[in-house]
Amino acid sequence: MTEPTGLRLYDYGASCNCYKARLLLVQLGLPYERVPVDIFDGDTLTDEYAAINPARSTPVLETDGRFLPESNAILVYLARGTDFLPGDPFELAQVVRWLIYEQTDVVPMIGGLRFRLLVGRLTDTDPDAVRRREGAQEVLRLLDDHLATRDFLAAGRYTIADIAVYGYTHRAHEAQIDLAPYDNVRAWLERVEQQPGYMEDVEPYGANAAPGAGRSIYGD
Ligand SMILES: N[C@@H](CCC(=O)N[C@@H](CS)C(=O)NCC(=O)O)C(=O)O
Repeated sequence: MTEPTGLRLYDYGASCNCYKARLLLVQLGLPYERVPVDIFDGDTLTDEYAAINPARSTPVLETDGRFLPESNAILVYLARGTDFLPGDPFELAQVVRWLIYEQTDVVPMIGGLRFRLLVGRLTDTDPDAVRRREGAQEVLRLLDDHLATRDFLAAGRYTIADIAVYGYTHRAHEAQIDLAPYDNVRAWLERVEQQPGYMEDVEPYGANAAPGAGRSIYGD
């Protein structure tokens, strides 16, 4: 399998979607150039950025002059042909299952709540915060039950399914979510953190992430 070359990652340091890509790149030992995008300083609102990613989100991976948005698509692209992505069709589909679940459930509930609480876009008792916290608890219960009989989410080994779900789950405390009731999730987080090449470099949100302080697709 030819290794991808000419890699550039357009990313935002506080985003766990971006961190997922950075983690896999490091664990694969792939050199890449990091292009910082300040998503709260209008960097994603330019015509140049829309040409890279019409959805104006980060991360985007550039590979030999082509642009790939969507964090989990980036994980699949980088992991192909490695132990991080199974070749067996059923195991591969199980990995895809978790990549989808991460985007539809983990990110809006845990990640969305984390972002809004950290930067002051929601307070703890806002109805939207309550809704997301209840959703996060359902997500964590589902993950905990799944991990009761498994060390990793899919294929019996550490794959990009674990990287994707780890991305926001390991920062659940920043969404004021207590992980104490979820023993299996906590044990799994530790297993992920013991994997070769593991690193954690998620940065704090900048002051311009507060409502009204910057310019972004969030509209204020
Ligand atoms: N489904 C996308 C979501 C990406 C996303 O929402 N990225 C946020 C940071 S976590 C972003 O770049 N927002 C752009 C902006 O606020 O302008 C993915 O997984 O890549």
